[in-house]
Amino acid sequence: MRLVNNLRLALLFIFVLSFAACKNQHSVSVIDENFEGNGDNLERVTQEMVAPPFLPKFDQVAVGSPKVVQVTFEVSEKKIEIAHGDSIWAFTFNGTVPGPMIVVHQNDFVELTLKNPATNTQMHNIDFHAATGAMGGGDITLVNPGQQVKFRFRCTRPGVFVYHCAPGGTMVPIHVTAGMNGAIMVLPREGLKDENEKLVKFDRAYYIAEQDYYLPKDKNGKIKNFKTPQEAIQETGESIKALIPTNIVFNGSEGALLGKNALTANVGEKVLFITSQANRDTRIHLIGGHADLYWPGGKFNNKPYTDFETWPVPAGSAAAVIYKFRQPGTYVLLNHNLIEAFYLGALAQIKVKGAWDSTLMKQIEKPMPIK
Ligand SMILES: [Cu+2]
Repeated sequence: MRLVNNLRLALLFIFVLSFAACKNQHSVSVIDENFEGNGDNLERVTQEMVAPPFLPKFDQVAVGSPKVVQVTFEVSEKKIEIAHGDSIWAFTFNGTVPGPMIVVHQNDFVELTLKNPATNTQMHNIDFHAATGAMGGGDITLVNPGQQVKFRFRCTRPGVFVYHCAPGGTMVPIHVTAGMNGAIMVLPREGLKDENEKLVKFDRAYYIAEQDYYLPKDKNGKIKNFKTPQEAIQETGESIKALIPTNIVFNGSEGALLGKNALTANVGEKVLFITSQANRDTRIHLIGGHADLYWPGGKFNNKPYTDFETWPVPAGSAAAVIYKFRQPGTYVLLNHNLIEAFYLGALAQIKVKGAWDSTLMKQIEKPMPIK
């Protein structure tokens, strides 16, 4: 009897302890969170950047304790063709529009080395929406051509967040609309949770950024071609003021995610789509599919919404969506302002392989003369 009582007592003790631990985990509001240490003594890892729409190697559920994740961005000012014969002096992180996606876990630190090679003409920096502190790091990362800088910030909040260049004044919109933006994904350490708070793992992930461009035109309405970034900047300062984009594209240029560049997936796979817009509101739609799980603003501490047909992405943010492809075919993902999609370029394709499921859709009669 005593043994049974002791056992009961022990069980009660364990229950109280685990309840207290559980309560402790959830009882601190994000508004009252405190942190210790500046990352000096943490394990360091290097993350190799890859060009979007792909993501670097990462674990969906964090392994071990928080780390310092070392990342290097090199700024490249380069002329890129964004639509049949029309080009822009793009300002880029690592040579791509958008810049590469960084992936870490909550409470990791990002330690970024930002290099601005002497071959560039402009001063650049970086403002991380995921960072906490003045200008998102913009003040302490300004580098002239020929300089580099290193800074570190703690990723306190899970979610997907935009980063962009913000060198000051009207240079901010000029650099951002010249392509100098990207996103970081801060995963919860325990991974993503579905609407029932169960771990949800995805089979692949893609990063799609919409980019609005404002190419200056000559008096005949023809897009101008500039010899130097300085020349382009002067006239772009005028052309952006009307707020009328000449091009709205995904991943830097028209067709960047179409045809042979289309994204791929297989029926049955859960695909994480991260969609960002650094300067302008948009609304993303996957024709013939849905957002099974949609985190507004891409913030993973909130329970995901389900079943969305179109998901908004306000300027200066990213959204995260998981969709399980149930049917094969070539899907189109677009900005559902259809004029912006079909006239200005905001279109992407996902080629999905697998077997057709007639429990979901079936043609009953082929087209025929009206009876
Ligand atoms: Cu810049």
